[in-house]
Amino acid sequence: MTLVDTPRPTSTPLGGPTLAQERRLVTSIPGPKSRLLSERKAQAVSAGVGISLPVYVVAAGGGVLVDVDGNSLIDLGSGIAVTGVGNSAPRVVEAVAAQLAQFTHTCFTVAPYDSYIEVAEALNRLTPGNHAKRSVLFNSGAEAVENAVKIARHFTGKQAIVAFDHAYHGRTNLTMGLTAKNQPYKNGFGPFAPEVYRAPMSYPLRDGGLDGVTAATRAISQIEKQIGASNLAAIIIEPIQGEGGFIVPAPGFLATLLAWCRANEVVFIADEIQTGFARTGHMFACEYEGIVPDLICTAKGIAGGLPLSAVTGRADIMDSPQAGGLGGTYGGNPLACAAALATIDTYEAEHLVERAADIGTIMGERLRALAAADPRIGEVRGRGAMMAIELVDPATGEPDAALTGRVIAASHAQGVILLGCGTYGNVIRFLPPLSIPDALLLEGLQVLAEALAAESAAA
Ligand code: PLZ
Repeated sequence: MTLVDTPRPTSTPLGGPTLAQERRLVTSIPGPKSRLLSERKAQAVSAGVGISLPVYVVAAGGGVLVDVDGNSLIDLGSGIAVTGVGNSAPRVVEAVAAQLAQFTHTCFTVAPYDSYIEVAEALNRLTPGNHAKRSVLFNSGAEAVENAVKIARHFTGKQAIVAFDHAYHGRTNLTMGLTAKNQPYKNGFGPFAPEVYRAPMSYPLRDGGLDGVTAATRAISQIEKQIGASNLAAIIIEPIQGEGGFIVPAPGFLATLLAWCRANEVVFIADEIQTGFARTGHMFACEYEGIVPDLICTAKGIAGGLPLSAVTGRADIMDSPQAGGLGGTYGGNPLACAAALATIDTYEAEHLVERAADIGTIMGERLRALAAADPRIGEVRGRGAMMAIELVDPATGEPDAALTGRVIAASHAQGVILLGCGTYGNVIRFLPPLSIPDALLLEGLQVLAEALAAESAAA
């Protein structure tokens, strides 16, 4: 069956798609070809795999995705914060194509190659802190988190791990246990790994505006009473929580936790899988408060869409495991390493850290103007190109997940890819590729504004 008779994008000399940077709807969303594919998906793919917006993609680049029906949609999701450099970014295409022609796999732990070392060197250079560091590469974010926990346990000789309310760390058994939200991530998938404990987060909109130090003291007191520092290997935290609702902890929260970890021989692991690589207007979100984690987990934005993740951290901790204790068949695959080097090159050469900050200014102004006139927007928050609005019932401040779902669906129907998140399902997040033109970004936010306005007219 021929699925695609829409014109394929032309290529630049480097291979990146040169797609018209426009929102263009030629069918309803999803269109007939996408609906056909959804029927096949239901027959062929596990029902456990949910889909936010069932338009089937044939090309993507800049700030758009083009679907099988010929619609061009504005991308405000970046495949969940992955394609920071854009889809098929020219340097990435060129580097991966060259690597593809050289060799595709040897397994680094069988017969190594230099690009793995070069990625490790880049991560050691780019992550916060000037101390001696080491890195190790894996495939997915969850795998990086699993390994950070392995390493912290080995180094400390302790077992307990603390994660926070609203945390998201993955879908493997250990990382499901670290993740807070039951539906859809954990429901029916237990039992979960032992020695995982949860502590209260700083969530200024919903904790009465506790200051960061007070919120951290509350968490530390619970940890000391219920676990004891002498049993605690590590705490793991997202410096801005992603799936949990783009929750930015109050200033001082992270620093107070970090100081307590240092004083108690507890490894501080920052999960920067969603926040990392220019996304927040710094290379890493920890930089906002000068936080230097012991270990940092990265993935997503690291390799322009190829699967790669890493744990980077203090050399003494990272060198603790026995040789052969860390690894995996594909970790640091040569194609992914080539992609990562080209991706990092792109962030630096195209000044994408600054670009993310600019995107944050544009989005922040627009979203705050909307919020000023709309009490259903309980809060605008985030940093750089990682921003969100939390929708509430203006009378009670209670989360309004139903409104959130309707606004997202209406935006999808108008050709704007928006993602929801949040423990209460009432947060709309904005994660545009840093390659998006300003005009498209503003058009995407205008569609959101119209969807909100249509809802208030309907209410
Ligand atoms: N840590 C902070 O954001 C992945 C999940 C999408 P993997 N977030 C997107 C979904 O529904 O599965 C994530 C994250 C943080 C860890 C992870 C896990 O990364 O690459 O999905 O394993």
